Amino acid sequence: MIKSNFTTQKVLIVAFIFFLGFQNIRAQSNNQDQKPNIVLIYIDDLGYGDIGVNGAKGVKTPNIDQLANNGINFTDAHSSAATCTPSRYSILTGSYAFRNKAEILEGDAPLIIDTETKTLPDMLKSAGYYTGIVGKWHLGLGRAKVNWNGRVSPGPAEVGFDYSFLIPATGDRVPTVFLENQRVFNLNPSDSLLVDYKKPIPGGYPSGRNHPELLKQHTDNYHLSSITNGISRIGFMKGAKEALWVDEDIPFVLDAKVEEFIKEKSDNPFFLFYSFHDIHQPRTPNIQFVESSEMGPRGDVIAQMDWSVGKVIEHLEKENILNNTLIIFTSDNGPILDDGYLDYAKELVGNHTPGGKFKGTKYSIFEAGTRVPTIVSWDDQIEPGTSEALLSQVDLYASLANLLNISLKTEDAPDSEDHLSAWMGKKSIGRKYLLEEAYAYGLRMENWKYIHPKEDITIPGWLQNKQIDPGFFEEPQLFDLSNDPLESKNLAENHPDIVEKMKNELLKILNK
Ligand code: NG6
Ligand code: CA
Repeated sequence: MIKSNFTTQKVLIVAFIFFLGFQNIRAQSNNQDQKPNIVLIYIDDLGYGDIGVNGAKGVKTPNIDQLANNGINFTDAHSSAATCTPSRYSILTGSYAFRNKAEILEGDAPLIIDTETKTLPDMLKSAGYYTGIVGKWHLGLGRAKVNWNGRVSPGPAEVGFDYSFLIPATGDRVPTVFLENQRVFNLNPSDSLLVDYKKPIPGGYPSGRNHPELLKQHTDNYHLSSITNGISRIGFMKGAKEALWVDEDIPFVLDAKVEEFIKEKSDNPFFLFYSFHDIHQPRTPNIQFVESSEMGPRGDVIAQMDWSVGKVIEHLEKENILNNTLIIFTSDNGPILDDGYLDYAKELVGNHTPGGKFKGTKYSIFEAGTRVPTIVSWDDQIEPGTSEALLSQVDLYASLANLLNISLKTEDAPDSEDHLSAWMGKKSIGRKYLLEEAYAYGLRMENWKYIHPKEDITIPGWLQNKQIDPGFFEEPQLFDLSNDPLESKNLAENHPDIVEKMKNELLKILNK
């Protein structure tokens, strides 16, 4: 009896070991065969130095730091441009923004991506992905004169997204409503939405110019049009009262949509473009994050943004798909302290340096305009570390195509270079030349930074107002970033050969 019991036990143990082994093989083959989910976490206006691992002071970003510790933290990766619309245009089309004259758009601007273009989400769809965007769009919607009371088209669906939940332009522009699958979310049909960027709409929301007493945050002259939720914006609007967003709740609304998306699509490979409103102005942290930093609202929304990043990881873990998800965390352009609203970011910044050790801001051709926090993580497929590879977001398109074995036609993603091995940390070298777009052009080559001269160096009024240096020069500039990260010593006269070479490379790109 005893003996036979023992044998049964042995058989059971052996069977159990086999079972475990089989599970393990299945798990491994799942990881290798199954295409990874791709989550692109795109923060708005986050500077190189604004995260803990890059030296932030006065605010803590534990979730982002953890992501960096599990993945690769890139120290020389760039948004394609120093403003939002151009960077987003490039990431989604693999084409430089100047080729399509992409500039910051108003909230009633038409879609600027040609619907015939094979976009990044189109490419991913052809690889079997379900594609979605949650958050800021700012690439225009519809054709001329949008009717906001029906389906707004063309939009994300016409350029490759299966699902969309949008902030149509920016937090500081009307309309201050979300769009789900291109229809105003929570719109009461008897309260139509009207938008006008030229003149006030009779019967519309009061303006900050005429009713400063209704404001909870003061602003400059450029943001004094319609007031919703106590904040005046750029542009006028009327109606859609039940659809208005509450700025302080935006992170929670977006998080709920992201959670739902991840839960529903966890069986497919999916691409999620999670495009944050944070840390763009108006910076109105939820009460949960007020005073969570030492820097006032700008620091508080960094903490809030970090919380949202932690939630994404949590949702992926909950669905058991974190190990098969490639996460790319980055920003659309460099930091700005004063972009118009009076939230004392400048006064409260203390010894924190939003651009890290680099010179420049959003709107500027200096390094910090485009050198942005960039972290790539994919469970044990990526060896943790840091990388100095010179990379541009425009390259994500071709690099992801390589990852998924999708071959591109010459007209697809014309400016995108495949640097998959660099993005995966297998190679420390990225681009030979990297274009930087702002209101001037710059080019990087190894440690060299070239800034192309401009004929007209007058700074436009709205930029003058921000007291930032966009980097306009009549003469060529050449800086050696290895010992001059602050781009203070022009070496153009000492190295005419390098200037000539970089100028020619830049002109080649511009005239291609
Ligand atoms: C600027 C706006 C600024 C902000 C920015 C877009 C003025 C004076 N300023 O033109 O408030 O909305 O555009 O920021 O209008 S971005 O991150 O979307 O590029
Ligand atoms: Ca931005």
